[in-house]
Amino acid sequence: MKVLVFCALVAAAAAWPNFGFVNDGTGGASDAQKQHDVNYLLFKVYEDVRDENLHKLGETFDPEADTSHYSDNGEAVHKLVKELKDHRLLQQKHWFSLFNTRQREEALLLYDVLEHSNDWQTFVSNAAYFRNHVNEGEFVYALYAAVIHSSLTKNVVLPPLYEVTPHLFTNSEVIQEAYHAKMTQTPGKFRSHFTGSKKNPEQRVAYFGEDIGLNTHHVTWHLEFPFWWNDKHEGYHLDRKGENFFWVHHQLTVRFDAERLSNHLDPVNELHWEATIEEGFAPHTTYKYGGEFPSRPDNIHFEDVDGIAHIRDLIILENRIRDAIAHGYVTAHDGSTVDINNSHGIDVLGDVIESSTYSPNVEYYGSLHNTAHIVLGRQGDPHGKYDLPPGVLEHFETSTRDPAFFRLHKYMDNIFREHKDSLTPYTKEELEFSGVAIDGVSIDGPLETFFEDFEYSLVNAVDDTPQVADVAISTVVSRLNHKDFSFKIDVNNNNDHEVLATVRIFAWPHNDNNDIPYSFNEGRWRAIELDRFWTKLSPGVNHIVRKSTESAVTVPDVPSFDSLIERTEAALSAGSSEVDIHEFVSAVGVPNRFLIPKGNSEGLEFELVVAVTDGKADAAVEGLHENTVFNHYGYHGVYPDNRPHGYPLDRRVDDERIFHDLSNFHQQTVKVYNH
Ligand SMILES: [Cu+2]
Repeated sequence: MKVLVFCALVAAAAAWPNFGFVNDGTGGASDAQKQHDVNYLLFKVYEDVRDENLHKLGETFDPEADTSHYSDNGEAVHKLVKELKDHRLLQQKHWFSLFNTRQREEALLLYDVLEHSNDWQTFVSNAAYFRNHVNEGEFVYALYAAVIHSSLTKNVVLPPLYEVTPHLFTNSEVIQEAYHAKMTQTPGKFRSHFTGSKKNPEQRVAYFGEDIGLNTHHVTWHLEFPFWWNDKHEGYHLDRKGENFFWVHHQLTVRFDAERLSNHLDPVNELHWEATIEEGFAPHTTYKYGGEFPSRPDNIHFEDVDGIAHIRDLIILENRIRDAIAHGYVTAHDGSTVDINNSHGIDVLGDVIESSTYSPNVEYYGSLHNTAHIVLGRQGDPHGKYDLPPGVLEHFETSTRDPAFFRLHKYMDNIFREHKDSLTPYTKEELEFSGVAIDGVSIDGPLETFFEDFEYSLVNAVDDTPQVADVAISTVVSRLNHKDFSFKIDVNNNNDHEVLATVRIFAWPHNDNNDIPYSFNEGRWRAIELDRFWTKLSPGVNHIVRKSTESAVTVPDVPSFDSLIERTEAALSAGSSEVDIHEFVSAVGVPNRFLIPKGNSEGLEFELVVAVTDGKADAAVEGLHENTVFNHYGYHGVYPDNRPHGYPLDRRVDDERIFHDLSNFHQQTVKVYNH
């Protein structure tokens, strides 16, 4: 019997090549216990931990005492402890930015310790210990990244970041009111306003860039697919990371433009290194420690940023990348060439542009995206004369607040488009799905958006001590939402057998800002992905009903920190080993509230497009289609859909009749209302 169990465990371990350690999948603690620990590690992260057991671990644990509990024999923990003993670590109560090389190194040292912890006891003891010793920003980053990537924490739900580090999401005026409420022990509920005034046209779309759910989506995506990810070190590969980088930002870009059209604004102009940055930005945001986020006035010209980059060098990097696109290949570090004139090219190009550790030649192509973020973020104080902390563009939590973020990403999106446009358009034969035809598409329920109030807690924003009781402090923000609806898709399968199908749903704005309809080729590039799923088609007529809440590109609201703690404690006291919160495990998608762009009172027209493609040909891995959802841009393991993101609209369309002749493709105009 013992031998059998042992074999089963070895087999289980073999299925997880990233962990040399053999365990039963739990790491010695229940999901409910892990959830409890993570909750309390993140609760009041600037204060002493409020859990007795964690407190004790923080005081007494010796990280180096028994290195047999680490899959790297303690290599990471020795490094981190040495830095700590040498007093080289960033002080506590100081700002932290992932774009700061040294600060990132420190955060990743802790991430590595957690990631190489073989069991929960080791993981949580290290987290509790280093919570007392490393900078709080570094700690939060390392713990979030570790919980997302460690096999020990598969079912742990991370509390919403806007309640863990509210300063990065909440206007300073409201934070001040929160401090006042705490000092006077008066409960308070304060309304948040967007940053600008009505004199600023950009204010009309501030509800998008400043939405705390959208900010969470953006920061979570970058946690799931970090640019620093090193396969050798972390033990596994993040599939199609470069292409995902393109796609997630492309979708942000086209979604933002659709919101602008809805608000009578022109689409975003791309950023240009030699032109004026027209829009300034006043973030109205303060670091918890380290002063205010710097502002940028209107109409400034790019200046070199001391210690980061010359504008001239960025232009050279851009030219090298555009050269690679024109040639159809990237030159690797060793001088060999990597062909990008194919479907996989976008993945390579994403790695090159971001850049990530997957870039074949970072020495030559540099890090256009990451460097541009810093350079743009520092334009308020490019020479460091005023000793300001990093700008909003140097944090994934805050960057979409600045309209210049979308200018920067439009610029990069256009470089990606140059590549996509260089590929041969799909032929009718490639796009066909033999025997399958869409008979009709209808929408059940209204396509209707509206604004609603949303409240979140600021209890973690303010300082306190255990001797002073908490009072309820929260803020109310206005946010976009929509009514629920369903797609009803009638598909005829004329084959005499069941077939597997991929259903892909997109929409693009019918008219541009001058009220001129987009051509098919322009529209398809602006297509917003609404959903992507697998289904089986029986012979004959199939009625597919797909609810808006089921969309694979969106996620529901994460439960509040309060309710997360409440549900966890209830589960633990009921003796349950898990907490019923599985639907919130991934927060990487766009908030479901943002599934469709804001409409207007007369109905804003969109071209709705449904493509039903051959699931068998699309499936990247045999059998995966049976039990796999696309999981919002992110997937651990091989991404189940073999097609490029955006397929079949990702390539240039010279002759739209090809699409209109396809029986497995459907297009119709729909209206989105806003009341
Ligand atoms: Cu980003």
